[in-house]
Amino acid sequence: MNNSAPPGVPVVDVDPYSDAFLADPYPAHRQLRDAGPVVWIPKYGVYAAARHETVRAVFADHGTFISSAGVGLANFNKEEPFRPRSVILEADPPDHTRARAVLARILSPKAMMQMRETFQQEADALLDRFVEKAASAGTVDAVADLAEPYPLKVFPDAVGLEGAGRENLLLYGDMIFNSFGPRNERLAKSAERVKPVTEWIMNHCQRAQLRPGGFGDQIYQAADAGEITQAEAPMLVRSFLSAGVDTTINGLGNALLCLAREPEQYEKLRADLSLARSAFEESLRFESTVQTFFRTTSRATELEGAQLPVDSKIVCFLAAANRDERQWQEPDRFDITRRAAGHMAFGSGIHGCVGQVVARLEGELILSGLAKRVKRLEIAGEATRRPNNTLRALGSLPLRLVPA
Ligand code: OVM
Repeated sequence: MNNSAPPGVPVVDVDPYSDAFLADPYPAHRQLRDAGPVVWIPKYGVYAAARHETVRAVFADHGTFISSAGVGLANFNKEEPFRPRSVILEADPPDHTRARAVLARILSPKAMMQMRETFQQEADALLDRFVEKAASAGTVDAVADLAEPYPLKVFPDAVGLEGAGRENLLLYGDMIFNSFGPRNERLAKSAERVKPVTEWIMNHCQRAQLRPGGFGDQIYQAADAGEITQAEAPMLVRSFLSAGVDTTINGLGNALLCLAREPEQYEKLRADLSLARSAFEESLRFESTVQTFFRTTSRATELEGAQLPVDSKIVCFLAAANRDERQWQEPDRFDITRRAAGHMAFGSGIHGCVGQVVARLEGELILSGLAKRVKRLEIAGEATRRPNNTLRALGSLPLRLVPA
């Protein structure tokens, strides 16, 4: 690793993968933003962008800042990818374009409108059980009892996966998002059980395992139609299974934590349930589920005055961009009535989250359904984080619920 600071680029000596950084990333995010638009992190020998404008500029120039060399710390030009490359996440145009078109159609606003009724029924059924459990047991865990089971039900159902073995999706997601960071203890631990889990995942990417008509089968239909290759089809199902569950689980968990911590904001939501969507959006800005993604330079380039050589890694701090005071007023205030549009939690540009319509639907239905049923959320114990190299993940969130 070349850890010498390039001339003229400010050095910020932080470790974004240390326990302390992950426990409370926001002071370090400020330090990164304030040091300059582009900085150097010596511990990993990478450039970093933490300002909103810079992160957006990197994502907009996908010809210079490519994804096919990996969107984590590892540079695929120098080391083998730890699993076969994702044909959408870790790809550039024109390959990326074909894969993206297929997933964008399957997850289009129109397609998701047709799923709404089902997602609504499942949200209502789960929320009824959640409130009942709180009444009988006294406390509930908003992670284990709500944020986890909901995405784990509706999304794999929509993909067309059988019911058994879905806990593998959690283990897989945790491992994948750890793998975008360094090969540290955290990755080693989550990779311990990787073999049987990966086998289960790859097996469930096969067409025979997928309900006809579901999102997974629709990918195979696109392959039948020649839009993507037959080899790309199971790989795109793998993308669904990698990116569709852990992300929304923690997006929901973080939203519930924000609302439990800010009773006035929860009151506002209760008074106007149509705020559910913007409440979810604001929680994505405030506690970005995906904290970081990398790009790699395909050529020497200049970025906001910094000279980057070819084949440089740059880490984009989505979560820091989302609290950049150059972009947001009072960024450290959680305010569900603010216009959080333009946040970077879903990224932006050609790689911007293709599943964001699904995520928003899940967020809206859970937050509005909760506010309908529950008058007050009371924190009943310390919320715990589940440290991950990339995700802002929750372990538990004990709550008491005061019914409406
Ligand atoms: C994929 C993939 C995996 C993890 C995350 C992601 C946020 C995509 O396999 O394509 O997008």
